[in-house]
Amino acid sequence: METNIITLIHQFAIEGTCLDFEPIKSGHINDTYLIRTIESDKPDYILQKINNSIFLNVAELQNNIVRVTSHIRAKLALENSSNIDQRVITLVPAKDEAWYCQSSPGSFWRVMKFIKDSHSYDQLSSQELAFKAGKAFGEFGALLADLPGKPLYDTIKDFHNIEWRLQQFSEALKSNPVNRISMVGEEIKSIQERADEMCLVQKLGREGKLPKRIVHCDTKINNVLFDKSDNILCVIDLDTVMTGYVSSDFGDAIRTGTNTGAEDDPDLEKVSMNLELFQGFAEGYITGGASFLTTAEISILPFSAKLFAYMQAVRFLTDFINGDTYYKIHSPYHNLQRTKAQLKLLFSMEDQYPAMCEIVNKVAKEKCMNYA
Ligand code: ADP
Ligand code: GN1
Ligand code: MG
Repeated sequence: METNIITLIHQFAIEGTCLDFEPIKSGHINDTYLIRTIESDKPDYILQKINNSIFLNVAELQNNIVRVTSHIRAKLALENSSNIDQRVITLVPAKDEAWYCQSSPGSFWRVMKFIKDSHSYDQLSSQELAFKAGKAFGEFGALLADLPGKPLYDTIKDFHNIEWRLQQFSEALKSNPVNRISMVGEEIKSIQERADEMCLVQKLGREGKLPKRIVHCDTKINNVLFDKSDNILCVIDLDTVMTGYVSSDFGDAIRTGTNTGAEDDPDLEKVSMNLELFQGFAEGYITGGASFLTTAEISILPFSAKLFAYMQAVRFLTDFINGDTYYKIHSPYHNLQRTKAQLKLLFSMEDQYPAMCEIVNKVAKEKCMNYA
């Protein structure tokens, strides 16, 4: 393995001499390695194996990331930003100038500069940090609101389309390939009871009441990098940046950042949504996105939080029923444990929903001139 990683990194136009590498294990999809160089004046690197059974067209995926990062970089340069290399991802080309290489047919790798002196959080620990993370994602949307040219590629078709996710769920129920349905009756019921209600964003979109724009679609809190003093640096993990609804970005960040427990917490007592963190994130997101958010988009934000806890439960349970073919798992019933934790989070959001709506309405009135 060691030689493979070192051999691979040398297929890219890196500066400096490789010292060592270490896997970063936080993600469920790609394999990520930190590559350290010997020289202190040369960058360290992130090497990633792209999961191409999920991202089917790696050329299109990388093309999106090049367009998005180039656009953000140009805007930061216009603002005379001093630390551009910490404020946006820098992809490193392969020696043949492509934005990825193949170690063997079907094994795709890419490299980017490691953003130095950065760290991320899996959960938000204070309202202030929640505000900053919200602002980071709101500003990310604002930076991309005027991306010129043709639409970005859909790197995963119907990725956040709950109607499609529910279809996949029904198909899993019908085929029951590893005989697990009898174990999950209660979870199936919780999902089915809410199915109609949860299709609201798709319906509003079809009716032309919610605009489509460029969204990140994987706004886990650990996809925001902070500096040593906890100032925002940038948003990373750009694989799923594509056209969609802002509910994706707000919803998934609330799902991950405001949970008092872990995404897969075995102790359901620990899982709930922290309303103070919700408020901090909402204030930050609406502040950062004030230049582009419409009243309809803002009004749907509290619902989006419920939708994303729900959608994640549907996705984890579908994978459990299908025999764990999508997400990496770390124990035999991991996807079931994840499902239960996401449903518990959803119930906590349902209990606090009136307060969430009140917060968003109040914040929007303060921050957005056009909010009615
Ligand atoms: P995944 O899709 O598996 O979540 P990410 O691209 O988010 O992969 O990378 C996983 C982790 O690696 C991030 O949460 C972050 O801590 C770290 N990381 C990734 N890219 C960079 C980078 N360019 N600079 C610094 N840290 C990074
Ligand atoms: C996956 O691997 P990561 O953390 O970037 C998934 C997200 C899920 C998340 C759940 C491409 O993201 O959609 O919300 O796991 N990414 C993909 O933790 O499916
Ligand atoms: Mg990530």
